[in-house]
Amino acid sequence: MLADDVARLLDEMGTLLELQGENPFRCRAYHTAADAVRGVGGDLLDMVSSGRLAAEVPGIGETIQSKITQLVTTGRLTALEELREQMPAGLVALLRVPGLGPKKIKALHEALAITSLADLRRVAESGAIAGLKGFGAKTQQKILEGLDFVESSGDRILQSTALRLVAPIVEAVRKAPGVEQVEVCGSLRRRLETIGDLDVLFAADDPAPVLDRFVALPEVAGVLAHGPTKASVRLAGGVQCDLRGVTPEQFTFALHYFTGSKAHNIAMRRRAIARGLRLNEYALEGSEGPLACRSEAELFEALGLDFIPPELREDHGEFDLAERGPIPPLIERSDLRGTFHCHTDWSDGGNTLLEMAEAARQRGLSYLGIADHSRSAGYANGLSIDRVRRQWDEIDALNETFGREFRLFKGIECDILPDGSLDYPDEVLEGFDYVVASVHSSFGQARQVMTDRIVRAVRHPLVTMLGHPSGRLLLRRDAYAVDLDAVIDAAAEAGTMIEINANPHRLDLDAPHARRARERGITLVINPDAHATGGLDDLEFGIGVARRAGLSPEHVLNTANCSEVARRLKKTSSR
Ligand code: DGT
Ligand code: CA
Ligand code: CA
Ligand code: ZN
Repeated sequence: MLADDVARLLDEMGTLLELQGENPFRCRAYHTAADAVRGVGGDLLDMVSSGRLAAEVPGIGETIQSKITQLVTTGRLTALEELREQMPAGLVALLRVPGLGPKKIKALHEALAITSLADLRRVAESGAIAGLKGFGAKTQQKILEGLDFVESSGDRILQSTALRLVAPIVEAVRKAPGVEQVEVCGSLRRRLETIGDLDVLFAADDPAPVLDRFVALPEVAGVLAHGPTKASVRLAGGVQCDLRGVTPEQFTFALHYFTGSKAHNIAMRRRAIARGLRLNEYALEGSEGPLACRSEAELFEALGLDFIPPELREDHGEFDLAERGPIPPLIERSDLRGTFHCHTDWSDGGNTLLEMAEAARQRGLSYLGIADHSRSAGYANGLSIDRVRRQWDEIDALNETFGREFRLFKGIECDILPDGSLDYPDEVLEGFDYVVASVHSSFGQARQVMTDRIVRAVRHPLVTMLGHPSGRLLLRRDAYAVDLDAVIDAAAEAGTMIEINANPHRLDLDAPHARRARERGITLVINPDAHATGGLDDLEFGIGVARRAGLSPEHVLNTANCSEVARRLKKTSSR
């Protein structure tokens, strides 16, 4: 075992002890020892076996020496293993939130059962922290800001964060004198689920003054590079943004190049060479000189290709598609007529049924499926059977008032219990228009157990669609261990639909699995998992995933109109 590994485990030991409320001196001793171990030049094993560690290395006492000895000689640390068992793993991640120390985390864990960053956000957003002794509204606000920071300070950021950060920059560049065109490029234009840095491109005859204005923007915290055609800055919050300026004649080529992906670019360049042309980020050159392209479509055409949408530019088969002829039109937000899997204040949502319905109408939807949490979801105010029936009555009454204009569907987000059974008896499930089945508990099950659990639910004749199939939270929590291909096979066999959860923290199914699901003939459903009216806008992120998966409108349930949907839901549920 390397000294670095030993140090890391000692640090973890100290941290877990802190979270347990252990005497601060004892905790600090572990961190001090970790630093000391990192500084040990010689062979750790040698020093341990001769018992010299405590004597020769300041900062390591007898107790910790015995721990290190166990680590170095057996590769294990019993005390740490015991601590890990007592403490939820997610608690350690909370230490990344600025202003949250072990004491506060311990208090939050004990008072509100918080065990992860996701829990913390949920509770902070619900307002529950403000009422806690020793916290208050100000601390709660600080925690929310801290959570934003944690989410944006990792190596990558969410697409939703990137969009928020890039908008004022694009606006400022657009307004700068001499700027003719501005586009966001890079992974954000390709709608990748997470973004490394922001890439913005503009066209102007003289780019230099635009770049000068850019580096002086209030959003800019530091300048990494600043030349006549390119500048790189760090925005407040740490995200990098690259801005490039080209002439209007170069714009198409630069737009294509800086959109990427790198793999796609390399394939394009190779294609150009095969046709006796030379392609770079500024031009496409033939034997008789440069070829003008006023749009990307013209550039693709010059290489014998149909226009390839940015979301498909990963060199994952898009060239074959574009060579054969027109690429089938990818789904767009305006194709969606309604959506499913939305929460209301009947469970853990923030708005009433009527408010959600009105928000859906305002967004041009003609139906909305409500799917509040089922009864086991105690943490989310899940519906008892009695409350289910009362919600149905309210939905029926509302539908009366909507007439033919709009319809609420009665759904449920039904917990898949640890053994794969569902959270209500069949006679209750039968009363819903549709059932979304999701995993919300026992995330730590072994891969085969989890796979069997989900497959069992997917095969249940009353399950219409599977919700957030992998359970991942981007940049926060990995997917649970599950064989998604086996789940997709089972869903294809059973005729069960699968959701693309459009919440920017989830995007689950992801694009590669959504593509596979479509190839297996599964109908996908784009669901916002909205917990408030504004959450309906997240549908756009689901469209991004669907487009990356190559989906057309006919592959997605919610492009169908209301009566068609009613028919397809019924057919599924009476299978
Ligand atoms: P990110 O920032 O990690 O989310 O991903 P991208 O795709 O935005 O990557 P980035 O910002 O490094 O570069 C933007 C685009 O510029 C990239 O998608 C393709 C192009 N590009 C960058 N470096 C190279 C390269 O070495 N070769 C080629 N062919 N293209 C490159
Ligand atoms: Ca980038
Ligand atoms: Ca970049
Ligand atoms: Zn859920």
